[in-house]
Amino acid sequence: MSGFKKDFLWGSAIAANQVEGAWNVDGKGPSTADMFTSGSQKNPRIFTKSIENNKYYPSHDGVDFYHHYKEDIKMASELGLKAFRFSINWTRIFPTGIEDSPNELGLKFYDSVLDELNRFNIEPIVTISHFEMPYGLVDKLNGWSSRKTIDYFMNYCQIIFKRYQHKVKYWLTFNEINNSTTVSGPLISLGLTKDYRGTVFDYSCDIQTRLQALHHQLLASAKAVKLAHDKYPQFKMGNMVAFIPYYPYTSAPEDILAANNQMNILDWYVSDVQVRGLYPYFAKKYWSDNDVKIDILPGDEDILKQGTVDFYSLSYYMSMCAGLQKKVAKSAGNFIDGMKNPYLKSSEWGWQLDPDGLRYSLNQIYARYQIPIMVVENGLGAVDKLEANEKIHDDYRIDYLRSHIKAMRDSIDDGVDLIGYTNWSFIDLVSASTGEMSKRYGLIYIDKQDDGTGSFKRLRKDSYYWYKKIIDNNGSDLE
Ligand code: P53
Repeated sequence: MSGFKKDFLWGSAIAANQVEGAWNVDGKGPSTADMFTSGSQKNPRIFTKSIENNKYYPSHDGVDFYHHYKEDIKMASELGLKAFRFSINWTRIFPTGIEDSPNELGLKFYDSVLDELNRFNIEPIVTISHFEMPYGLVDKLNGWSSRKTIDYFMNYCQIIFKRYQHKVKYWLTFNEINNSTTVSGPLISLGLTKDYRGTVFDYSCDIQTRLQALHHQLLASAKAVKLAHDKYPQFKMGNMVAFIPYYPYTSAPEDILAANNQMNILDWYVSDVQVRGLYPYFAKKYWSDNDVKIDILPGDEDILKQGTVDFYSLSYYMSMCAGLQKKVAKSAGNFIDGMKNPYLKSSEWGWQLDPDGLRYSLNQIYARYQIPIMVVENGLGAVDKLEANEKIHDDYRIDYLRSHIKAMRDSIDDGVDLIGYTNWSFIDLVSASTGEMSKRYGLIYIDKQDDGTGSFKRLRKDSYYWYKKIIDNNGSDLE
């Protein structure tokens, strides 16, 4: 049993729009993420075209990481973190996306965050765009539907690469870029919302529009990787995929094919472009079956070929089933769904719990690409109880993390080159899908409630102390 490498990147993750708050402070412009109201599993978030007075927008104050980052990073160091994944808010750097020069105060904020991490020897892993973009680019160009958005994105990349070149080595281009292969995913991923006001449940985007916009985003990702490789050879560039394995619901051969097909579209379509530099063999048929014509200009294919990533990163929360049966109950997973697996239990939010699925996924990914892999999101959203003595006994989260870390260790023993793990999440944050605070993921509890009340006080949960032990023993003892 070899186990985790000595320099394994034990980390934890957050995303700007879910933690920072300070949405209009120090020159920051409004982003798509700032236009989502709060919500719940039953009452979905509403995307509004402008800020409405009688509504609460949880990203506007988040958990106030903007003013607590020093305290938070100190707790990260006390936890023993080797790596810290966070995203840069594009609208702090370019408030509307189209300015000629960047907003210095925004750049300074991330300088401070990075300096703080550096002080404690914590390796930053930076997501360039995590489910947000300047609202200005939605107004002007309808987000990623326009090719011009690629140029504005590249302006942003040029600035942050240059500015942080000595402070950041690991970069991820777009968070869960495959979200847009589903009908409702583009609402948070692609900014295709110009004329939309409505709930996250009611939104749907036709396949032609979203796959074309996704093509632009894949080009932007490849261009960013190429820029990095040309100018900053010390950078390591990664993609980021919401990886969901699909199992055949039965051993009926049709079900095997159905599961294979689901994984092709959801998991491999984007991955093959980002790792191999070209659309997979099945893309042509997929496009023609759906009457899709992707506008691929001369030069596009070269860009994709030249911009392949150095490592593969994924989020992993659940597995699904696929097959031909009509009467099987569905299993939830934000914008992605599938058939319920009778062998698995689910979280309070209906996400199927399946650590073996992580081992399976890592083996599948490594078999296909043979490049280093990082798991950059994995965790349990659950209601936590704050005891009178300010303790939070989240054994269920410890069990979740333990079983998934064990699955990673097993996959390393299988031969997978796994280089890092950043659990979701470091601190409690605003849920991306529901806008709730009560769907808590953190190792650290934050006194912030669904209605926006709270003191922002930080309290370490039992899972914080457990994870510290695991980092200390490099995952050799998971008890
Ligand atoms: P929330 C789909 C499936 C799994 C995870 O989700 C997903 C998605 C896309 O919505 O998103 C990631 O907060 C995402 C994070 C998010 C986390 O999962 O809806 O990258 O921003 O917070 C958990 O419970």
